Amino acid sequence: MTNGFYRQQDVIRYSGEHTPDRLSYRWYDPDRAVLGQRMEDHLRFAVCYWHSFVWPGTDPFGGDTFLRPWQGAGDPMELARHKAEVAFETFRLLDVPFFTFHDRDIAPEGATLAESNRNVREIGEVFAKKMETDKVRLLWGTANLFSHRRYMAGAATNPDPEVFAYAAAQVKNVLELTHELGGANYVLWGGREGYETLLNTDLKRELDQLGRFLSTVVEHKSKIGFDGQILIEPKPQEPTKHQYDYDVATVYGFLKAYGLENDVKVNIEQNHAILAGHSFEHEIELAAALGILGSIDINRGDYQSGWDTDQFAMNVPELAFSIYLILKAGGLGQGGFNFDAKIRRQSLDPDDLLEAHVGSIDACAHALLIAERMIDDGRLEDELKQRYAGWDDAEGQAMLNGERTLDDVAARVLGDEIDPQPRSGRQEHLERLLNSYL
Ligand code: XLS
Ligand code: NI
Ligand code: NI
Repeated sequence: MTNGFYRQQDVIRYSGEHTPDRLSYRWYDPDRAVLGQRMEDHLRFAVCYWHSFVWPGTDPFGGDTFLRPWQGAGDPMELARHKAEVAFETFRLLDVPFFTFHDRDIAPEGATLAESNRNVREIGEVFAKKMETDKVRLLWGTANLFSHRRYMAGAATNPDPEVFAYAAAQVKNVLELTHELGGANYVLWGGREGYETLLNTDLKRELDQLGRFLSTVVEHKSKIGFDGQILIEPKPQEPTKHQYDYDVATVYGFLKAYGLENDVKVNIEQNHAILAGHSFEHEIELAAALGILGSIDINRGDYQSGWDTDQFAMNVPELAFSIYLILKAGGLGQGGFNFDAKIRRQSLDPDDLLEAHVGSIDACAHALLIAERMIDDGRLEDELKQRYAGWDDAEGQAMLNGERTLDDVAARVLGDEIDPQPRSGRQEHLERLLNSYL
């Protein structure tokens, strides 16, 4: 059905690279085969509820700019239903296979947790009904454990155990709804799991609380038979000065410490990667190396601003190399590319929201085709193999597998008068090669 929000009425389709049409895909062609798989199944795009239908266009100095019909005065549940109509109309028009939400995005907070949970379930029923006929599926659900003032000192890491308990009760409700809606993943971003000052923070206790909280979620996942992945979303700071889930490496250490490294993976966000002083590619490659690459929050941070600007990803070369690394790691499996991205507050027209998604979907699709060429051509991979080839010979393998002691190694170096000669890293050559695929 249409609800009169967008000017666009028809499902947005692929029309080829040269179409002048603002609302047509130039690169995203869902059925196109790429490395033996449909483009849609490689990328698994999701539209997020919070930036697209909840955020009203505020910034620290100014109020709402969007003034959407469901953001005015009225019965909160009626407004939530109206918002759901527009959300599903958006998914239909964009022809995306997935969406994502926080509990508080979809339904208003009630006077008690029981009422809040009921509100969430009621909208969950609206979703379930729509999903009977619509194509869209749930990539992941999550709980908002950071907006309400009860969470100002953290949720799982709060000094008050009752806040921990309240957060757990909230997560149980969304995890179960995610399961019932057939969600592919459940995400935990530690919104306020961090601290402002060590003067009032017992760091060791808070880490133990966080470990216990996560274990409880993993236990409940098995209890209810949810076969989605549990994902942590790393971010170094904002809102707290120091967030515990700082980056992929920190999260991996945390998972190891609490014995959860086989149960939990990561949801990597471009903007969070650069806030942590890394590149997006670094975070992807490290997660893949550690076996915890789960899903992607696709967006773009500003390289000059030190906060989460959450812009739509448009940088094709950066995306191409990132997707190349994901393909080399075997793809995202149950994960996907979630647009944790928002339009700028001056982009007022409803169709701007569609075009933002179309543009970034196209940038990713274009990047996927470039990454396909990089894989098919194989020269980047060959260069890498050659650089490490020495490790494949017998002596290299013996050292690596622990078959040589320090005595053995030293005796061989001295006996054979080994004198290794440096070789070129060929960075400029490789950068040129990379450009040749663009
Ligand atoms: C905030 C996070 C958030 C998560 C979901 O910076 O990116 O949007 O993706 O809670
Ligand atoms: Ni995110
Ligand atoms: Ni973010």
